[in-house]
Amino acid sequence: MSDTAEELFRRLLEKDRRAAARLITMVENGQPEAREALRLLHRHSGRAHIVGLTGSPGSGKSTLTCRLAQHYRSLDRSVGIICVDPTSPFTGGALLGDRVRMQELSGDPEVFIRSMGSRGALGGLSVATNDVINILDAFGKDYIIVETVGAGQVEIEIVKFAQTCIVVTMPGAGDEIQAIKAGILEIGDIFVVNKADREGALRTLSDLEMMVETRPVREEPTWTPPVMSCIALEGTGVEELAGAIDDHWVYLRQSGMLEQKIIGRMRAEMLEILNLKVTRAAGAVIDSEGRGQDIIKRMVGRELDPHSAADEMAGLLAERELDVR
Ligand SMILES: Nc1nc2c(ncn2[C@@H]2O[C@H](COP(=O)(O)OP(=O)(O)O)[C@@H](O)[C@H]2O)c(=O)[nH]1
Ligand SMILES: [Mg+2]
Repeated sequence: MSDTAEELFRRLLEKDRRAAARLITMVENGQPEAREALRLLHRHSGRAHIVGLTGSPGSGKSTLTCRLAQHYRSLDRSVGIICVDPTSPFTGGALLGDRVRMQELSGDPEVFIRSMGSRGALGGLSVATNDVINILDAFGKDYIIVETVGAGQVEIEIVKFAQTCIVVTMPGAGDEIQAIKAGILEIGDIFVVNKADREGALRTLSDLEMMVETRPVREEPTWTPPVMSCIALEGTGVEELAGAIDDHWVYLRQSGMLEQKIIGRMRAEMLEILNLKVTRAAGAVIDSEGRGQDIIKRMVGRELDPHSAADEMAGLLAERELDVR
C-alpha cells in the first residue's frame, strides 16, 4: 500500500503513530514522496525542545534517556527518542541492547522511539536525523531526545544542533575525560557524571567541574554549564537533570540564544542537503564526461593536485551551468 504524502501528513497531525513511523521509513529509504510530506509538515514544526545526549559507549546514555522519558511522562509530557548510531547498519526499532532498556517505555503511546543507523546515511545520516527530528516535532512531541552512540565527529555534528546538549561521562575513566576535551567540552550545555554509585565519582566530578570552569568560550558566557551526578540505573539525579534541561530552555528563550540556535540549525541543515546535491552532481559529471575522467587521470598521473583538480572541476560544473536540484 502506498500512502500519498498529503494523506501521511494529515494522519501525522492527527497523532497517528503508524503514519509517523511510515514517514520516517520513507525518509530513510530516500523515497521522493517523503519530501513532499516534509515540505508540508515544516510549518507545523518548531515547538519541541530538542535535547541531545552524547558521550562514550557504556556511559549510560540509553539508561538516562529512558529515565528522563519516564520523568517527562510522569508530568504528562510527550517524548520522542532517536538513537543515532553511525557504526550500525540497523535502523527501524530500537537497537538490540537498547531495546531491553527501552522496553519499559515501549508500551506508552506518547513515547516514540526510533533508531537510525548507517542505512539512513544514504542521503547523509545527519540530514536523515534532522528530517526525523522535524517529523517528531510536527507530530507534537514536547521533548525530542537524540542519543548518539559515540562521541566522534559525526556524533558531535548531530548533537551540535540540539537546543540543549548533554555530555555524559562516568567515573574512573581518565581517558574518558581526556576524550571529552576534544571538541566536546565546547558543545556541552550540561555535563553529567553518571554511575555515581561507582568508585571515583567525586574525583571525576571535580575534574570535570575544573575543566568546565576553564574551558575556552567563544562568546561571553551567560550560561554556566552545570556539572551533575546521576545514578541512571536507580533514577537518582534524573529529576535534577530534567530541571537543568528546563533551566537551559528558559535561558535560551530569554537570552535570544534559541533564535540563534534555530537559525544555525536551519542554515546547517540546508547547507548539508546542498552539499549532498553538489557532490552527487559533480560525481555524475566525473563518471559520464571525458573531461571529468581526465581530471582524475591527471591527478593519478601526478600532474594535478587535488585542490587544483577541485577548482578545475568547479569550472567544469559552471561551464555546464549545472542545475543541482
Ligand atoms: N552502576 C551503574 N551502572 C549503570 C548506570 N547507568 C547505566 N548503567 C549500566 O551501564 C551499562 C551501559 O548503559 P547504557 O545506558 O547502555 O549506556 P550507553 O552505551 O551510553 O547508552 C548498562 O549495563 C547499564 O545498566 C548507573 O548509574 N550505575
Ligand atoms: Mg545507548
